[in-house]
Amino acid sequence: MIQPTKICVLISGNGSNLQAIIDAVAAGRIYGKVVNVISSKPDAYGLERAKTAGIDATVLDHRQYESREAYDAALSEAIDACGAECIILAGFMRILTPDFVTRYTGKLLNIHPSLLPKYKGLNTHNRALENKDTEHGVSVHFVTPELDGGPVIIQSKVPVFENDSASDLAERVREQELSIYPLVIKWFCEGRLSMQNNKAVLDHETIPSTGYAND
Ligand code: NHR
Ligand code: GAR
Repeated sequence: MIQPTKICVLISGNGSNLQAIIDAVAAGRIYGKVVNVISSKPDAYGLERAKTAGIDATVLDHRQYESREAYDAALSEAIDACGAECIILAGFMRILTPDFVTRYTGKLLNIHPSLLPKYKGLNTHNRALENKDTEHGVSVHFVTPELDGGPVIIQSKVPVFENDSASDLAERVREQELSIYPLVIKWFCEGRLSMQNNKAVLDHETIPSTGYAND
């Protein structure tokens, strides 16, 4: 029997994506095991979710490290100690060094709340509102050294309504996140998804730059 894929989830906050992953594993939708949750913030609510699910959790508070390199070295140590084969950024708020990313290349996934390549970086919902966009959304991508620049695996679009606040929009986007991230992780754990030559490949087919099944 092939063993379930060992998953490590990196968080900084609420952990609703983490919860969706935990639930998908528990329901047998993802053939994997969340072996560790690492938070960059000691007060992240996601730590409670890990505890409730009986998953090991580690706090690596970035304020206690004097450089990004030192922080990422501690992160690598924790990841290697739990034997993770797949590293999931789920609302993780620290930029990772190129050395770290290169070390785990092809195993690192991120969910970013915009229709990449639009709105890399932070404050995506506000930026979509300021630009009067009529659609917005979320992307799951492989992490590469270029911030939010790695190959897109899937995107989901949502409408923007006239009187939306940033939190209305965030909530609409979040609902999509909770279904697409577990789906992508399921593919990864089944060995169907990989990164090759800086492109996402699913079932031996290159995924287009706007992601899987996008119109
Ligand atoms: N690291 C690399 N190398 N490549 C990516 O694609 C990454 C990454 C690290 C995190 C997530 C990303 C997002 O989805 C992510 C992708 C944090 C920042 C940021 O500016 C930007 C993008 C993302 C995450 N962080 C500040 C920093 O100085 C801190 C901000 C804060 O603490 O609130 O690290 O949006
Ligand atoms: C999610 O909306 C995710 O897309 C976003 O933060 C939220 C985390 O929510 N990620 C980023 O902004 C990364 N910089 P969660 O903690 O409830 O999963």
